[in-house]
Amino acid sequence: MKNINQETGPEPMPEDEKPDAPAMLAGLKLYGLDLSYFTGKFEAFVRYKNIPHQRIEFSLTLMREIARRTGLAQMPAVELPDGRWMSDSTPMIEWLDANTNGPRVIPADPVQQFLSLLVEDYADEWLWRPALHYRWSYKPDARLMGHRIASEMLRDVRAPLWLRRFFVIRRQQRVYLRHDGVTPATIPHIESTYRRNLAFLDTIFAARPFMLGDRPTLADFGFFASMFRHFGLDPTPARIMRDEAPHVYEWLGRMWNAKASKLNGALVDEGTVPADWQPILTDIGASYLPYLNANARAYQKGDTHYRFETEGTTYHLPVHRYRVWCLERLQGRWRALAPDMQARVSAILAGTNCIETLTTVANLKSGFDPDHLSPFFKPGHIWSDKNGPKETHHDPHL
Ligand SMILES: N[C@@H](CCC(=O)N[C@@H](CS)C(=O)NCC(=O)O)C(=O)O
Repeated sequence: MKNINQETGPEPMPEDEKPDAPAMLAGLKLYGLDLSYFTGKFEAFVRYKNIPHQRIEFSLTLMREIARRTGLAQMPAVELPDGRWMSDSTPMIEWLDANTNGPRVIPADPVQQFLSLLVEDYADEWLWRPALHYRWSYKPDARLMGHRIASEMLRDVRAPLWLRRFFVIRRQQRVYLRHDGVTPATIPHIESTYRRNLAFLDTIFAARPFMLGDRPTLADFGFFASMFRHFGLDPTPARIMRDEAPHVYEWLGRMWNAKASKLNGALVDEGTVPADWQPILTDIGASYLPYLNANARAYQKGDTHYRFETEGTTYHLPVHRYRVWCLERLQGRWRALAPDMQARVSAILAGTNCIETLTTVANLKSGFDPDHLSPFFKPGHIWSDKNGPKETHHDPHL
């Protein structure tokens, strides 16, 4: 079975050597919640690839067991039939994609592959804050989702439902709003990030069924995380989506029902991505990569918090160790591209500030996966502060 080298990505396996996906993976256990961002992304992938799986509803008890097995108290987590555990949706998708038959989700063309990884990373990480903001800042959304988490995930906690719900809402608001830079001063920018992505995607899905053509690829799964399990589900952002971006709403259903065995569609020409990706790439160079750089610099200095300014908005944020690894991986993938492929990618990214910002911070060592074992790794903790999120020390001038 192939391991993934995070510097170069999965090596293609000769078709005739590939094990049959269902036989190898029969009985895969997928731990997650039906309302979770990254579980939705991964579930859509295993559904698309027709990998037989059993979804097991997360609980507090299971969470402790999963933290012990994978080193991370998060979902989705996967237990393979041979007893190995995996975590982190991106390397899990890469590993399964490389080790199963059928159309690849990670484009084989190096230019499309690199740009897809970049866009997926942006979708995964930069839409997280808007998604958590809409879910926990708006009362109707918080009450609804607080109720669901209290009755589903905290089903094994012996306390009245109202108390569990109170605990969930308070914890999520502390960790994902106050701790993560969501304040009255930053909310307009956070909401504009959601709305601009709706506009980017609505244009794309008005033109073709999926990000790169007639079948789903990694960039679709990246955007699916926030769009399906948060923006398309929570009352406040879902109304905005239905009103402003009906093509995105339609794509959610298309993705959920997509089957690799039935979709044999073509992708756009190798060495290219569609012109309507340009606004996304521009946003990555303007805000996302500068954000990853600010986070990585603070990590290198040993800080636990830092200020980040973009488009006139100043955030005060906790250092995120996982996102240092995100930048480290993207840099590795960039270095691994052959010179002619780097030239092609640079031409596509000209004027976006992406290449400049991708290569600015040198000597990154997140320590997240030093032995390149992901998705079979035990990284330990995602925040720089090993004790987890505490109250953000808000700058009084913000
Ligand atoms: N990078 C991870 C992120 C997983 C993640 O953050 N999952 C969230 C739910 S969508 C979680 O489990 N959070 C735990 C918590 O809120 O404490 C992935 O891609 O799988």
